Amino acid sequence: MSGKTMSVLGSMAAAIFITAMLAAAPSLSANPQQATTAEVKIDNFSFGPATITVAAGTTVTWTNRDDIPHTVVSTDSVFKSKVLDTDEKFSFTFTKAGTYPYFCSIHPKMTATVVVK
Ligand SMILES: [Cu+2]
Repeated sequence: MSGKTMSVLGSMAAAIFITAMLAAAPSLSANPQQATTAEVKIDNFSFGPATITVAAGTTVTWTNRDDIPHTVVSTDSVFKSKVLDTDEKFSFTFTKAGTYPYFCSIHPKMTATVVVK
């Protein structure tokens, strides 16, 4: 293989590499907050963690790990799940900063809070 062929191959490889980098760039620079998620588990008549702090844009998913039904209801009527049976989920995306207390409407002593920064 001549030196000239090697340098042509080298610059082709560089061009492919740069093209791949440019193609990947838009997805890397997409708003990273959109993919942010957080999990709250419902078990043994409690929400865990009882207070969860997330960035604005985060989707919080509650999963009922208890063997009895629960709900996830915002004290200020910001969100409200249906009755969640075992292993059912409810998700809500928090777009505005604030403190969001919530409770289970079946067992109102079950309370917890989402803090959005
Ligand atoms: Cu409950």
